[in-house]
Amino acid sequence: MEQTLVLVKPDGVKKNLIGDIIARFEHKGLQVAALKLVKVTEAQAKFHYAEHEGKPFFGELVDFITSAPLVCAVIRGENAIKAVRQLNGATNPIEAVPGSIRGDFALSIGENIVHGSDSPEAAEREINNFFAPEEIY
Ligand code: DAT
Ligand code: MG
Repeated sequence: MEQTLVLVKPDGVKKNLIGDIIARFEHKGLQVAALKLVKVTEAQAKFHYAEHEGKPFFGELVDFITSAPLVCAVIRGENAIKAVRQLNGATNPIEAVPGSIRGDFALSIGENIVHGSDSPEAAEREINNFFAPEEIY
C-alpha cells in the first residue's frame, strides 16, 4: 500500500470541482485517508515546492497556491502515487489527454487544478507538511 498527497489547488476549489476530483480517485479504487480545506502559508508553500526554487515560475507558483483555500488529501492504495498522477494527467493541461483531470478541467500550466506527489520520498515529505499523524486514518 502506498500513500500520496493530493491537492485540489485554489483554481479547482473556485471552479467547484472538489467533489468531481476526489470522486475520480475513489472511483479508481483508491481510499481517502485524510481530507481538509486549508489556506496554505507562504512557508508551507515554499517547502512543498522546494524542488522548484530558483525556477522562473517559482514566485507565481507560491503566490497562486497561497491565494485562496485549497483541499489537501492523503490518498491511499496499491500504486497510489502512479495511479494519482495518471488520473491527474500531464503537467501542462494542453498536453494532458481528455479523460484525465487536467485534460478535462484545465487549460493553462499555471493553473492546473491538481497536485500529486511524484515519489514515495516526496509523498512522505509532502504529507508531513500538511497533516499531523493523528489526522491520517
Ligand atoms: P507536477 O505538478 O505535474 O508534478 P511539476 O512538479 O513539474 O509538475 O511542477 C509543479 C507545478 O509548477 C505544476 O503543477 C505547475 C507549475 N509549473 C511547472 N512548470 C511550469 C512552467 N514551465 N510554467 C509555469 N508553471 C509551471
Ligand atoms: Mg511535481
